[in-house]
Amino acid sequence: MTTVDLEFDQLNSTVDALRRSISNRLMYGVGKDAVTARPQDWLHAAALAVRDRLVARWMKTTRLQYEQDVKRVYYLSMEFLIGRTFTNALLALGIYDQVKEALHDLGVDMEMLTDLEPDAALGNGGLGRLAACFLDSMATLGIPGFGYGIRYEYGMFRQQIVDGEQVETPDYWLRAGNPWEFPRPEVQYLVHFGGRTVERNGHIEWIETEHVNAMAYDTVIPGYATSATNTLRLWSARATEELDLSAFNRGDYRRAVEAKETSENVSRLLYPDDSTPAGRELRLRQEYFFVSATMQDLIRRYQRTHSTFGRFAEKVAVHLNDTHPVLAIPELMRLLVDVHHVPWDKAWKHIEQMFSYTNHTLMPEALETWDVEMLARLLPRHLEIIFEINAEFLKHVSEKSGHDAEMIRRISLVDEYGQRRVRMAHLAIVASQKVNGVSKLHSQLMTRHIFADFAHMFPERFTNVTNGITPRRWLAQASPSMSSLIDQQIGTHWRRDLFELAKLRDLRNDDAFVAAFHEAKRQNKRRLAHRLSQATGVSFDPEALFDLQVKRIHEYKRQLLNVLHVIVRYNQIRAHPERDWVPRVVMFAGKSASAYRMAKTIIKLINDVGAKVNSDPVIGDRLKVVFVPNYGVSVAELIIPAADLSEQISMAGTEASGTGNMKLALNGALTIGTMDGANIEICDAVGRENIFIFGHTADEVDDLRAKGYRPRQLYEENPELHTALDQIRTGFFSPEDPLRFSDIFHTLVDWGDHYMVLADFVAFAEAQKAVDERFRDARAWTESAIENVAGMGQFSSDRTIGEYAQGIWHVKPLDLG
Ligand code: 26Q
Repeated sequence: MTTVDLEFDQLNSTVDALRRSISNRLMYGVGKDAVTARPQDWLHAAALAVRDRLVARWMKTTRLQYEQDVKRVYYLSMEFLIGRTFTNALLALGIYDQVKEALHDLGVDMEMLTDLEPDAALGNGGLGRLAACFLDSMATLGIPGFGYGIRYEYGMFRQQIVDGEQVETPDYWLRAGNPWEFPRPEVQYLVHFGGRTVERNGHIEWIETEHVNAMAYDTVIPGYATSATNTLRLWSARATEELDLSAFNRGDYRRAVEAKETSENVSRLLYPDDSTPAGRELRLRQEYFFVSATMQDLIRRYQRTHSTFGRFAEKVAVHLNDTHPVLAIPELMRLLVDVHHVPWDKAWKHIEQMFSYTNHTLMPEALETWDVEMLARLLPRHLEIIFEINAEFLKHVSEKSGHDAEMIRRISLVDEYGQRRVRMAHLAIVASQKVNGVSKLHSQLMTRHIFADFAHMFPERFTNVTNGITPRRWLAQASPSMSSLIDQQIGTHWRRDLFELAKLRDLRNDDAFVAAFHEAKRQNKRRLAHRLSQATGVSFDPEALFDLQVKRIHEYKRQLLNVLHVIVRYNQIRAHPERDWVPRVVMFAGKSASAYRMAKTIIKLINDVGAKVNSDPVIGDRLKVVFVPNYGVSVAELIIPAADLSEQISMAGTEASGTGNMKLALNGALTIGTMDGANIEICDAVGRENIFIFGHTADEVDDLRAKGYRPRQLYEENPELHTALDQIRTGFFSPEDPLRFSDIFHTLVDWGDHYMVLADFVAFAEAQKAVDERFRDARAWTESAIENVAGMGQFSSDRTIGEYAQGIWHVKPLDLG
C-alpha cells in the first residue's frame, strides 16, 4: 500500500466554520437543501459536522496507541446504555455555544433538534449505564480502552402507560439512520454454532457448524476536554453467503431467505430482563456471538504488531461486565489452542493474567447458569473446554482442601444437582486474576456469602471498586443552571476533578450562594413541572417537595414501601386537612421486565393510587403522585436535576451499589435510604446529618430472618399500616376490579414479605417525618443539599476507572505528546 500525504480541510470551530460545515453536511451528507430539510435532516447534518471534528482526534489516538504499543483494555458488555450523543459531543469538544449560534444563524433552534435524537438504549439499567459512564471516563483519562458489545437493532422497549398499565412498544432506534457510527464491512468474523468436534493430527477441529458473520460498527467516544478518544465497537449479525447458497442451489429459495433471517436474529434485540436470566437459547447465542467476534478481533489486533503470543497478557486486559460475556474465556482458549496451536498450559497462563470480572448482584437466583445439554448442542467444543478447565481446577482444589467432597461439589463449575448446569460466575472467577464487587458492602457480602469458598481459596483475587458516574453527563449536561452556578464559584475544573466540589462546602454559609443554589434547583423543578403538565395534564407546584424513586421496578427495590407510605400520608391528610402539611410530589419512574407480573402490578397500583389522590379535592396540592413514563437516560437527565428527595430504599443487602443514588445526590437531592450498597458510602461522604438513613441493616435483616419474621403481626399491630393494606386488598384504589391488588396484600402479609417491607415501614415513616421537618426550613434544606453536592467527589467514574486501571488492568494513560 502506498502512503501519500493526504490534504484535509482544516476544521475550525468558529461559528462561521461550523455554519459552513453544517450547510455542507446538509447538502453533501444528507442530500437536502435548506428549503426541503426537515428538523431531522438538520440534526443529521449538525451531527455529521460535529462528528467530523472528532475524527481527527480519533485517528491521532489510534495512531499513538500503535506507536506506543500500549496495553489495551477490552471492556466486554452485553449492554451500553449510551443515551443521546449530540450534546455530549458538543460539550466534550467545547463547541456547544458555537454550534448553537451557527444553527441559530441557519434559522434552526438547537434545543428542538436535540430533543429529536433517539436514545441509544442498548441496556436495561444500572449495569448498562455503568458501562457507558466507564467509556466516558476511560476516554477522558486517556486509558486505551475499547468497549465491545452488540449493535441491537431494537434497544430497550419504550414504555407507555395505558390505563395505568405498562405497554411495551419496540424501540427501532436506527429508523432515521445513526450518524455517529461507522460501518466497517471489512471487519467481519465468522461465528460458528452447533456441529461436532473431531481430532485430526493432534488438534481438535470443530466441524459441520452453521455460521453467521459478525460485522463491526464503530462509534467514537470522545474524552472530555482532551484529544484522547476511544472506540465502542458493536457487532451486527450478517448472514454468510454459504448459508444462503446451499439451500438456494437446492432450489429452496424460501428456506434460504428464512435461514438468512434466522441467522441475523442474533443481534436483533436486547433482552429486556434485568437480574433474572431466562435461560433462552437466543440469549446464549447472543453472548457467544459477540465474544467470539471480539476475541478474534483482539487476536488480530495483537498480531498486527507481535509475531508470537509471548507478550499477549502484557498487552491485553479483558474485562467481563458481569458473567454475560464469560464465554470469552473458553472461546479464547479454543482460538489459542485449536486455531493458533498454542499448548493448553501456556494458553491458560495467558488467560489467567488477562481476565477480570465484575459481579453486580448478590441474589443467588440472578446468577447465570446454562444447561449442559444446550451448551453441548450449541457449543460442543466450548463445553469440552469448560469440562477440562473444571477437571484441572477441581484437581487443584482437592489437593489444597484435603478432598472435601461437599466443598468440591459447591465450588465446581458444573452444578450437578438435578439438570446439570454450568455456573458462569464460577468460570469467571477461576479464570480471572481479579474479581470485584461494586460497593464496599457488596464486595464484603460477596466474599462472605455467594463466593465464600472461592474467597477462601483465592483471597488475593477479591477486591472492591465502588461504582461511579460521569459528572459530564450527570451534572454538566443535565443541569446547566447548577453547572453554571458552580462554575461561577469554583471554576470549571470540577468536570475533570470532581473532588473540586468540596470547595462548595464553605459556601453553605454564604447567603447569596445559598439563595442562588435554591434558585438553580427551582429552575430545574420548573423545567420538569412544565414538561410533565404538558404530557399528563396534571399541574405541579414547583415549590412542593419533589420526591423521586426512579429505577427499574423490582420487589427488592421496594417501590411498595414508598407506595404504602403514600397511602398512609393520603389517609392522614384526609383525616386532618387543616394541618400544615408539607406539599409533596411523589414521582415514580421505571420499567418492569415484560414477564414480571408483580412488577407490572406495582406499576398499576402506583397509577391507581395516583388517580385517586390527584383527583381528591380535599388533598389539593398537598400530595400528588405521578408515574413518569419511559424512564431511560434522557428522561433521567430531565427528572434527576429536579429532585429534592432521592428514594434509595432497597432491603439492605440486595442493591449491589446503585448509581441513581449518586446521580441524585450530585444534583443536590437529599437521600432517604437504607444502609445498602453505595448508600453507606454516600452517608460517609455527605455526613450523617445530611442524609435520612432508616431501617434494618444487612446484618439485622439476617438476624430477623433467622429468628423468624412475622409480617402479619406487624400488620395487626399498626393501625395505619393495617388500614393502608386493607385498602389495597379490598379495592379502595380499584373499585372497578376490587381484587386487582390482593396478591400484593398477601405477598406482604401472608406469604413471608421476602423483602421485609413491613419490617422497615415504621422506621421509613419516621424518616419521612424528619424529611418534612427539614424541608420546612428551606435554608437548612439547601445547606444539606450543598453538603451533598460537595461530598460527591469520590463518586466520579473517573475515580472508579483510575482504580480499575491501577489495581486491576495495570494500564497507563496514553502519552498524548
Ligand atoms: C442475564 C441473562 C439473561 C437475560 C438478562 C440478564 C441480565 C441483564 C441485565 C442480568 C442482569 C442485568 C442487569 C443488572 C444490573 O443492572 N445490575 C445493577 O448494576 C449496577 C451497576 O453495578 C448496580 O449499581 C446495581 O445495584 C445493580 O442492580
